[in-house]
Amino acid sequence: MTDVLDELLNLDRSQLEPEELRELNETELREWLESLDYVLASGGGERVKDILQKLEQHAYKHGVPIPYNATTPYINTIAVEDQPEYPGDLELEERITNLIRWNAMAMVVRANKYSDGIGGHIATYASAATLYEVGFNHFFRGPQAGPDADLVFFQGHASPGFYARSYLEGRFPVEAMRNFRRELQKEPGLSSYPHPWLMPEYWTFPTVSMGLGPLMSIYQARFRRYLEDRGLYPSGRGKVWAFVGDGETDEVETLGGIRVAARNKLDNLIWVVNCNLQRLDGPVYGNGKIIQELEGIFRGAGWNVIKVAWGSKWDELLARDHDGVLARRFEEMVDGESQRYAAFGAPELRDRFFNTPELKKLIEDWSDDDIAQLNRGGHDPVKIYAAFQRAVQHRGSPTAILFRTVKGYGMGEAGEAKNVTHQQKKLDIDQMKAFRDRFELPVSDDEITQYPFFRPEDDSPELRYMLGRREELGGFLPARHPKSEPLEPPERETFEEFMQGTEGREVSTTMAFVSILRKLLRDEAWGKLVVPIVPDEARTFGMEALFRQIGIYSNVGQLYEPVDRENLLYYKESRDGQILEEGITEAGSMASFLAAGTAYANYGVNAVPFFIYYSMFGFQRIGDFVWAAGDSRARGFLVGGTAGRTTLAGEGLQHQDGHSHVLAYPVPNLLAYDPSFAYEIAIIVREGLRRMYQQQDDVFYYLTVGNENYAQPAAPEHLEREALEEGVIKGLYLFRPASRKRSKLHAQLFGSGSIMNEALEAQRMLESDYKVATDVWSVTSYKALHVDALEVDRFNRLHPDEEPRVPFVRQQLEDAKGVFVAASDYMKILPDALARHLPRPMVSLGTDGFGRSEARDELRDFFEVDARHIVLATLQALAREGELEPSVVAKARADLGIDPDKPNPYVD
Ligand SMILES: Cc1ncc(C[n+]2csc(CCOP(=O)(O)OP(=O)(O)O)c2C)c(N)n1
Ligand SMILES: [Mg+2]
Repeated sequence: MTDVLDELLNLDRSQLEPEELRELNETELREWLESLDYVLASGGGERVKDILQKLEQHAYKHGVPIPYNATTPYINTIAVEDQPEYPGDLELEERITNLIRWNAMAMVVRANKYSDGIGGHIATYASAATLYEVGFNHFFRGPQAGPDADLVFFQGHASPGFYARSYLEGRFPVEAMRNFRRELQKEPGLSSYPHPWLMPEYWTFPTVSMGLGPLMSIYQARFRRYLEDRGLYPSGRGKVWAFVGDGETDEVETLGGIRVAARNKLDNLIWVVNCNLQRLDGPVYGNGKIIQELEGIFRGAGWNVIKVAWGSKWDELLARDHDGVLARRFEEMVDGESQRYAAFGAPELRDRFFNTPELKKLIEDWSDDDIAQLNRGGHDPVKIYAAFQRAVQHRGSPTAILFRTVKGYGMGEAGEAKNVTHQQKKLDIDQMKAFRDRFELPVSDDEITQYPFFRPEDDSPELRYMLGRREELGGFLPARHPKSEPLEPPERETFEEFMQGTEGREVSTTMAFVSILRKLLRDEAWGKLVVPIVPDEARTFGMEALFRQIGIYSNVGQLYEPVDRENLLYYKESRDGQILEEGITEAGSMASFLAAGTAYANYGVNAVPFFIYYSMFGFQRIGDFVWAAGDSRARGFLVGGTAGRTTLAGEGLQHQDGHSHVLAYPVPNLLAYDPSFAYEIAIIVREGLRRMYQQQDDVFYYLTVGNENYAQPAAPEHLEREALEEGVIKGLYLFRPASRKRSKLHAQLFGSGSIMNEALEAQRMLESDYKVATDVWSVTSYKALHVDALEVDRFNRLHPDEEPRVPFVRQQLEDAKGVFVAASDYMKILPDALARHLPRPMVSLGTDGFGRSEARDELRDFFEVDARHIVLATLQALAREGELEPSVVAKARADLGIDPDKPNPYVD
């Protein structure tokens, strides 16, 4: 024996004849395989895995790295033997699915028949119908399932399918279906896509801007764990399901957060990726295989991946294929080729796919009808059920199920697997007849011309079955049932200290905000509900004390002793930590904001998110998520820190924000504030809590806070508390009245944010050096004033016979004397929006243009928003009104040291 071994070890293979070498290789391989068979038979699959892993490590140690392979063979992940028995009535379910298919198609075709160009999609749902139906009949738990209830992100373009199902369930009248995409009709129709704003009792998540839904689903699943771990919501079996388009994975937001799901071990998250291999224009990856590509990405990120590529009919061929030729052919076929088989059917498949003698042999006795049954896995309920069940049972990581389907399934000549199918919304009568025949629908030739919706009798087996399944699974979906209890805002006393100011101590509004937040965190009722969210910026905003005070959430606690453990404010992670430290992702943080901000509707928990970030990287970077927050009826506070183009010194063009308040205008239910002082912030936060959580208004707030230190004043004494609060909330109040009484010249200055201090300095200069009696108003919200004024305008326009109403801003300034000058750290267009609501013209100063790396004084000079420029603007306005000689203004400009030929910050 040893002799043989010695001989083998000393064997120089290069000396062997080719035949000898081949024989040796074969023997060697056979021995290894036999050993493996033995281990498998006696020790089972786990033991095999263990040995293979050790072998791999052993080889690695000897300098033989095994090439990394992210993908598995292009066959179904679940072996036929492992498929569970289907628990439902397959035949009945198919009939139901077909009815839904029909109604979904009819609603789009009908809508476009009667209103050309109204749009809608047939092909997306057609590809996904069976996926959803298996979910509805066997998996998705509805709202009555309590902590076991699931949350489902439905693919936006498949909306006709959900409406069609709900119609069968009796949730919509037929008029709603008839008026699909006609929401302003007398009998309102259904909204194009999932919009909680428009259908607040139906849709939970706006998913139709592609990529947002997938990212939101990750943070939703994580937020649910957060609520459970912090004891705010009971643990349950509830899952977050997200249906994702394969084309949608092009969006960076879709795949950009998947490692977060793996890192947090979110086994309550299941993604169903509908790989119909097509997007809008054509194939997703015609020259490759999107399923294999996605498998590699998900596996690499640590997800459990289940591929469902081939339907049951293929199993017959795979069973016959002992040499693996079929599996190899699958690998070889790119998606563009595969699309041809779906589009052109059995003859094409027979000729082109089965293209070798070995492959042809597999189907030698098969008719075209047999071949036509070679379907994609995502249309096979048995395969779908097996995958869903495995996903639901999987522990330790999120699951992505990659289903292969046909886009426009069942549309035949009208679009099945055609490149144009996504946009197809008009079927002619013959195409509708073909659809009817394919799905064996009980619609007569005569009826078809009317585009009828078909709904069986209430006590038909179909409806009884559907309703029974939903009842068992906890009620209808989609459904949104806001159910949180109203909560009183904290007492005024809670924030009383902020009304007193800092008595000369200089602090920034950021610090003031953080103190307010800390107060709130200590409040008995509100403290636990606060969800601070930071994208790796807590230190920037001086919030690091919160790390220790309330901890950073981590699903595993803290597995290491932090490097700063000796420090009082060390980096503390814990399972009941309260801060969501998201790392450098504004999109991910906003997705957390969305999850927390809608927790009142999804979990009945009044979570109060405070998302604190660099104001520059808010609307500008993740504006579409903010838009989705508006649509979602999310509540909470967005806090833009280091705000103001000239207040954030040094950082320059990419960081200095002078426009986020302009970008806040488009979102209708977003209230935006640019407070100057600590007490203003306290008033706004308390009012926000009252409106959102007591009054339950579906609004959210944006506040900017700056990092410039200055003495925070006490609330002005000339105003009653109520008038002050009203002014702060509605957007404007008189902060410091003129000290000069009898004067010929008058001015009204508006200041916001930290530029308020410049306005106050300008007031001093105008009064002492130029004898202008000057009032200074704090404008906390141009947006609020503007929105109020528009509302009043509109009312007056529509009610010409009633006493005209007066906008708040006009009420406040009606009797104000002199010229109006506004200065803020934002673009001039912000105050400009008010101009027409004032009794006289207004001059706006602002920070239009790219920022610069500089110190504050120089920046404010450069952007012309400092006290000197405010003085000059005021004098010039007075001259324009004929109150001053132009020569006086010219002299003032020289005295103020303003260079008339300085660069224009907007263009230079
Ligand atoms: C952000 C964004 N960009 C573009 C669109 C327009 N759009 C709607 S559907 C679609 C193609 C969808 O393809 P896929 O994700 O594969 O879904 P399928 O319909 O094939 O299931 C596109 C580009 C959109 N809705 N959102
Ligand atoms: Mg697609």
